[in-house]
Amino acid sequence: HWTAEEKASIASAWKHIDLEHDGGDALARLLFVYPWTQRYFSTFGNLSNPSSNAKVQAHGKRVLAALDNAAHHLDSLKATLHDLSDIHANKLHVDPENFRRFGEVFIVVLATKLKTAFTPPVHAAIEKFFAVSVDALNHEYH
Ligand code: ZNH
Repeated sequence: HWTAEEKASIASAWKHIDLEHDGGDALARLLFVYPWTQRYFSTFGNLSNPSSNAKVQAHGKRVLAALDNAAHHLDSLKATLHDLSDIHANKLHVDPENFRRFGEVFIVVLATKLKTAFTPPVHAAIEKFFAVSVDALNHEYH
């Protein structure tokens, strides 16, 4: 269900992503904008400034690594994210609404990096990537 143009847009956007830092940046934004999401990270220590918390940065890197893997398996996103869906639904009990929120803050991070390369087709393809990934992550919630 991906066109060649969408795949090319996702691949070109993905080249701008810093796998080391952008996940932590996005996760910190989530924790700033939706402070109640901090309750999932009670073991991470002081979250009054999430962007300077090393555990937030490390966890964001982990989340982004999983998304990077998903971006390289566009034709099998549901299978690729199946185990993570199961863990979030049945073990971590993360409200799945937060996957959608994470996608939104991540798109802001991406847009500020791509600048003029964040064209309408790239925007649309990335929105679709997150929509399909969030669907896949929602799959094991019953
Ligand atoms: Zn998550 C974990 C991914 C979102 C919360 N995660 C995790 C991991 C991964 C992920 C890979 C690891 C797992 C294991 O261990 O194996 N996530 C992810 C992705 C996404 C996410 C891809 C997208 C969107 N999460 C999310 C959100 C939240 C979360 C939004 C909230 C808010 N996670 C979480 C938690 C955990 C995880 C809490 C656990 C941590 C620890 O413990 O360290």
